[in-house]
Amino acid sequence: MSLENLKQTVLAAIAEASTPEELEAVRIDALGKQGSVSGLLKTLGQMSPEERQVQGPVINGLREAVTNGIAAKKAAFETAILNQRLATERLDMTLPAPEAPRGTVHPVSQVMDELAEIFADMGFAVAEGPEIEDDWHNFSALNIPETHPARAMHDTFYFPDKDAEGRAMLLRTHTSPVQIRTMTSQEPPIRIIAPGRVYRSDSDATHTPMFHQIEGLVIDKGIHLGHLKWTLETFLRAFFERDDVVLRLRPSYFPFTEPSVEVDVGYSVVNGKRVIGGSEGWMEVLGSGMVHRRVIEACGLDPDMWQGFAFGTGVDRLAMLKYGMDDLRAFFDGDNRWLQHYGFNALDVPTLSGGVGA
Ligand code: 2NL
Repeated sequence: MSLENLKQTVLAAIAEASTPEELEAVRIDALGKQGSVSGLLKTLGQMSPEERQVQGPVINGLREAVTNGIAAKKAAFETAILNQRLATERLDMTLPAPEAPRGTVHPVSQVMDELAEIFADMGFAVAEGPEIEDDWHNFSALNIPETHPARAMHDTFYFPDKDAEGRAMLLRTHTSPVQIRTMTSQEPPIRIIAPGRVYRSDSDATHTPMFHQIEGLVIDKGIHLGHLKWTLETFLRAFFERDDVVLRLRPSYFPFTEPSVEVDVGYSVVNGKRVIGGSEGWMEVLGSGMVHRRVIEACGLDPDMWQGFAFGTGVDRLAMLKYGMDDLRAFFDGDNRWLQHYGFNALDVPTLSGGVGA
C-alpha cells in the first residue's frame, strides 16, 4: 500500500469510529507496537542516509497526521459525552432535606468571618485582590529590595512568562499587594483588612504551600503607634473573647514598616494547657508597624501628609490557637471526620452580640 493510501485508510477509519473503544482499536492498529505506522517508522533504520532524508519527513508527517486525527476525535467524544450528561443529569430539588444539616463551616472560614465582624465594628472594610500578582505590587512597592531572599525562586512561586509591562508574575506571598492596590486606587483615609490565600514554596509539619493571611491597613493624617496598639489590643480581646488579654510589643524589622513591632500575647497554664490571658508566658501572634514612607510614596501619596499603620498575621495559626487544633496539615486534608469535629454550624453566623466580641 502506498503511503498516501495508508494515510487515507487510517484517517477514514478514525472518521468512522463511532465509540471511544473503536477509536482505541484504530489507534492500536496504526500506532501500537505492531501497528502499520509504527512498522513504517521502523523501516527508517534500514534505509540509506539519502533515502532516509526523503522518507523520514514523509513517514513522520503520516504519524503526526494520524496522532492529531485521533486526538481531535477523542476530544470530540469527550465533549459529546459531557453534553449528553449535562442534558440528562438532573438534581431533584424536590427531594426532602436530610434529617440534620451535614456540612460544616471550616475553621478557617469561621475565623475569617469572625475577623471581618470584629474589624467592621471598628470601621474597617474588607478588601480583596488577585492571587496571581506581579512583582511590583508584591515586592517592589513594599520596599523589598531586588536581592531580598523572599524574592528567590525557592521561596516564591513564579510563572514562566512576564506580563505585558515586563513584570515577573507570581502567586502572591502575602496579602500586602491588596493594600498597595487600595492605596493606588482610593483616596485616604483608608481603613481596610485584606484576608485571603497566600502561597510560599514551603512545606513541612508547620508550613503548607498555601495558607491564609489577614493584613490590616490604616492611612490617615496624624496616625501613630498609639492607634496601632489600641487597634490590636481591641481586636485580640474581641477575638479571644477575654478582657485579660495582655499584649507585649517588641521592636522588630520588616522592609515595609518603620518602626516595626512584633506583638506577643500572654498566656496562662490551666490544667497543663496554655490558655490566652494572663502573662505566665508569651507567644507571638502578629507582625506590624508604621507604614514605611517609601511605601506611601510608591503608592503616589505624600508621606508628609499621610501616615499609617499595618499589621499581618496567619489565619490558620489564629484558628489553631483559638480552637485548639495542633496539626496544620489537617486543615487541608478535607477529612470529613475532622470537619465534623472541628467545623461550625453554617447557621451560626458569628456576631459581636452573639459571641465573637464581648
Ligand atoms: C508578618 C506580619 C506584616 C504588614 C504585614 C504592610 C502592608 C503594607 C504596608 C506596610 Cl501595604 N505593611 N503589612 C506590616 C507589618 C507586618 O505582616 O509577620 N509578616 C512577615
